[in-house]
Amino acid sequence: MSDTYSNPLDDPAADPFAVASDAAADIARLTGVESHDIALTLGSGWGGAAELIGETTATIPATDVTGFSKPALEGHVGSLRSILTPGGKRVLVIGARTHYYEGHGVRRVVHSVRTAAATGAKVMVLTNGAGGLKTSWSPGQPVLISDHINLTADSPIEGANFVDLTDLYSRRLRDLARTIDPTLDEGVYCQFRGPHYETPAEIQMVKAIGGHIAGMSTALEAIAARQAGLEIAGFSLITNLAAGIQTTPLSHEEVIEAGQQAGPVIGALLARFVEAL
Ligand code: 8IG
Repeated sequence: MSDTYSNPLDDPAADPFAVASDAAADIARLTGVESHDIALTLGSGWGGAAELIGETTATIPATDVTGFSKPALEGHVGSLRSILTPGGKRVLVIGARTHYYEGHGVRRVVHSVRTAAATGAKVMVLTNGAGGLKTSWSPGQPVLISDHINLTADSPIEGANFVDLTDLYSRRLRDLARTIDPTLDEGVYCQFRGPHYETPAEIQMVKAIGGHIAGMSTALEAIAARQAGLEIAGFSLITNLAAGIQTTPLSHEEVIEAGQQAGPVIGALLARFVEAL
């Protein structure tokens, strides 16, 4: 009875992997590209990066693809792109992340990742904008995600599937990223539900439990990516120091600005990384 749902993923009886497979068929038809090698999700601040990766051969509104929903936030791009790199790799660029805080449920949050796997991608590159806890970091600095702590109290896995999350953020890919930029630091990403930023006390908790990066995405997506068999790389753009670490209030404007300033550097980093994969 999925006709009664505006998004097929909202039907509890739907198989999310079957919906992802339909979405991948839509992408193949709309882009003319039978299969993709790499998928790349662009988070806050990373939007300009796609330009530097290669030639965009097709851009499609995410809403034309089964199961995708419209993001309505400045700094987030609601489209999917197929890019051909100079080295001949096909990259599916997902500019349309659905956030957990939008309240549509975790299936919709991880649909892009499952779709990426269904298009044939073997590597999932997840990027985000986030708050940093290390005082050695400054806004506009990209860092690698080494591991995560999922503070959403939710999981994208349905049923009794005990997915292993050891080495979730591939060591091989982190080492590869550091061959491109040896100065890349790394840290443990903590996913909060948001959309509010943390209190300084919550950031002290993050510090106490071993976190270095606070954000509102990526962990749930990484779990789904692992389940789908993808190798995962995670990059955070530190757009602000986390609450209480920086003395000024956090604002969405400073996030946008840090992204704009860092754009060319992180774009070049991603382009070289993707080509090296
Ligand atoms: I950009 O400081 C960005 N996203 N949770 N905390 C959380 N998410 C963020 C932050 C931050 N900055």
